[in-house]
Amino acid sequence: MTALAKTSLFALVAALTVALLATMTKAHSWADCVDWRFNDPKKPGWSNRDGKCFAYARKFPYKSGTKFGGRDSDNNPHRQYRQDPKDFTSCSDGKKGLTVGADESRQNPVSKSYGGNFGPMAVAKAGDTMCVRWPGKSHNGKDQRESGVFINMPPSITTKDPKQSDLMKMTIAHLSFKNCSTVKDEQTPCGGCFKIPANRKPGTYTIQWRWELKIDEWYTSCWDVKVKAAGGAKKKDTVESLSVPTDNADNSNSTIFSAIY
Ligand SMILES: *[C@@H]1O[C@H](CO)[C@@H](O)[C@H](O)[C@H]1NC(C)=O
Ligand SMILES: CC(=O)N[C@H]1CO[C@H](CO)[C@@H](O)[C@@H]1O
Repeated sequence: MTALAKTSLFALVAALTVALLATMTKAHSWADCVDWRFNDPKKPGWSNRDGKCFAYARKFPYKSGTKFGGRDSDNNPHRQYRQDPKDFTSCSDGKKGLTVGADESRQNPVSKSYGGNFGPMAVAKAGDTMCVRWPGKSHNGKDQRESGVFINMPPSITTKDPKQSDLMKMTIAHLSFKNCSTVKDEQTPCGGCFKIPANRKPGTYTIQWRWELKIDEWYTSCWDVKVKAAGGAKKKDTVESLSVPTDNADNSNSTIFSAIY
């Protein structure tokens, strides 16, 4: 090979590497599981050997075989939805957004988003702890900015998804994005736990996961939770026995957040 050919081959490889890195770091996050339960409450964690998923976001193709935190191109349409600040549509409608995600708009009835190829819907009692999992997508490094994940839930049953400006007044938990099992990596599993506020009446509610990566760069995932009347059988021990500092999360979300840092 001539020196010139070697140089251009090197340049080509370098260009491809840069292109690959750019695709990888462009990937952002979403709620991968909305009811994650630890196998052993004494060893909580987010990797597949640490727990199991019991419910998913709207129209989540949980049987698609996509690798956890797989690159966007692995999923079509992919799950990451970046809101357009022009309208901040709360949940992806499959059309709007600076990054258009899969359709997670509220269905009528809401049960249309679940079952069959889609994952099961979340069910809980008021006061229950629920854990959500998401891929770190290389954004969980120490050096990275953190403004956390907001879990938003209306105080009463709504017939449609609240506007984003209203949802931000309905924050029930503010979690650290970087609460991850392993080091910074595309596929690092991360997650957080929150309580369904004890005062929620039985019925079906929207829950929104909202993550701010850069200032005003927001990603959301949406799901529905059927809140059952309190009392009756206790939820799985693995979840009940977790100690999460979110007692009455309604007015303590900033306390939770500062507790993590
Ligand atoms: C952080 O993750 C651990 C599992 O690794 C979990 O037990 C804990 O509840 C999480 N923290 C919050 C605040 O959600
Ligand atoms: C209900 C409540 O206190 N919500 C707050 C949660 O935390 C965010 C950010 O710190 C506040 O903006 C909310 O008002």
